[in-house]
Amino acid sequence: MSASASLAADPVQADAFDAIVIGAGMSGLYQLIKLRQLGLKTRVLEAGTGVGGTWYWNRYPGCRFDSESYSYGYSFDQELLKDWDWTEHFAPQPETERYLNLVADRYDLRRDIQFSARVKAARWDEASRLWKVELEDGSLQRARFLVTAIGALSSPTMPSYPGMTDFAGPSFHTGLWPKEPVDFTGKRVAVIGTGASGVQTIQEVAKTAAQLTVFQRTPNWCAPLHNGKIPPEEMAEIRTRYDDIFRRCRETWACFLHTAHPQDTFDASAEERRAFWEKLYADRGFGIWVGNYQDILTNRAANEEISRFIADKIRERVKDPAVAELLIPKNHGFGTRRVPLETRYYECYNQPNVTLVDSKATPIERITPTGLVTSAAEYEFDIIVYATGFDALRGAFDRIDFRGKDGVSLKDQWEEGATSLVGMLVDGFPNMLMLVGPHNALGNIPRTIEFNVEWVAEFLRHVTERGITRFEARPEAVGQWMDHVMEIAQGLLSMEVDSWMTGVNINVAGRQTRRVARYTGSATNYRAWANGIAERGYAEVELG
Ligand code: NA7
Repeated sequence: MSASASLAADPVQADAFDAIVIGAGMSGLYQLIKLRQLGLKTRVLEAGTGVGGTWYWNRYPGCRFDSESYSYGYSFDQELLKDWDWTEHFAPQPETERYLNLVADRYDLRRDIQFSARVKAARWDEASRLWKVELEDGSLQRARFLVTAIGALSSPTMPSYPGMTDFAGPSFHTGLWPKEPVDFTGKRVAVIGTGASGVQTIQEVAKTAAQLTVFQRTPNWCAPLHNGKIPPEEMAEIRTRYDDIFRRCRETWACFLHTAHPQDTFDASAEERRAFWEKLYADRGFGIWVGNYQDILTNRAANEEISRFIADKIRERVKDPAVAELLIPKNHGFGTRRVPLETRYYECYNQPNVTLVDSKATPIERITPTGLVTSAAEYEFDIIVYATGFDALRGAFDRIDFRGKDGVSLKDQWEEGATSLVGMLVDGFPNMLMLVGPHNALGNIPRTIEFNVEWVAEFLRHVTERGITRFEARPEAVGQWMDHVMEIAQGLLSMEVDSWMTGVNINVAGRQTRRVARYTGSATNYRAWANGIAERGYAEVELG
């Protein structure tokens, strides 16, 4: 019996959906396609007015992904692969948003998506075995299964300086950028934050602003993206290699086209190292980070060596030695935080219209009607850009009041850190599945999204074909997975550094301590765990 049939047969529950998916980004859209194929009556609830998730909200100037475009798109639809041309090796946000809209059109997805529908709460009702999902407008919807597709970096966080609302001009968070283009021409602009979003914004705004002042708390190790246009003939050639491209992504550590060199840093001679690093620095994409010697993120001396190489590159590129030193990270090694990929980012600081302010030495004290005040000076601005990041990995979960068995809140259950079974199930939260939840494999995220969506679809097929109306991860299975998550993070240099990857966010209460906040093993290992569960007939999940 299908879940559809089981719910429809019960007059009290006839208005319930088989499944509610929260979010219409890359994961939510594909999940809708797969659930429809199973015959499940599905409703997607989306806070925005359009599809795209990350690519809907992050419209800031210069926004683009750092994965090669042809490794980033969906791989499940051969016709789509034939029809879609990527125009740049690393597509900009408008192109990716167009791509996801095309997918929504091809599959006529919008008829099952409710837009401007921000979910406020989701409560499990044991008696009916349904989730009751409450929207911010107070309306209520019910479903047998709840799938969260709410993203890992989707809950933007703002600083809490005094006077935040006093600024008379426009101010924007990169992750909540307006649809209308913002013109920086001739403007005095502040950008606060120098993570991946800040770096992309800075290098774009620097082109037109009269004066750009960058407030940097912690410099990041950035490396060249080497983007380029893809002419039609090159796209035609790439298209012939799609099978190889996606096979490669399945084999690599983090689903990128790049993967670690199977050699340790000091097994190569100094000359070999230099030549290899020069090549990586000149190549496209994340090779310098994830295609480097295999020990750069675990061996301190190796990490210091590659850090020295990158530091010298920064010194070569930035004319003022004092500014170059400010841009070179001193409290963490290369690759132990997310490496922003850049296009002439460092050269921006050679421009007369760009100034770098060290906000660790001279912190921002307050926002004023005309700009901001630091401990050292007062600045006047026409526009302030907050590139201050996200409450990563679990922030989107905290924004919704999830209540599982016996009314237990997910936020409370996760107070000491998120727990899950392969990032997709949580004990105490029956009939709930998470896409891109904590402890999913990260990296080139659409590859993991496709895997997870298909895993969820197969699981729901298993469940509905057997007339099962309730499932819940077994606590002992969650414990085993979490032991693995904790164990695999040992020895990683990134665990010694504050960043969103270690669950630290200075703007969010309770996020000041480093944690194992994500799955740090390989995507191949991750998939083996998840596939093992399926092969054992979901023995790790209580089915009833
Ligand atoms: P990130 O990488 O978390 O960067 C946020 C930046 O904002 C970082 O430089 C922070 O400095 C800075 N920040 C945060 N709060 C403040 C305050 N209160 N004052 C001054 N500066 C602040 O976010 P992104 O959006 O750039 O990137 C997130 C991910 O999204 C990225 O890795 C991609 O995978 C996609 P700090 O480092 O805390 O000193």
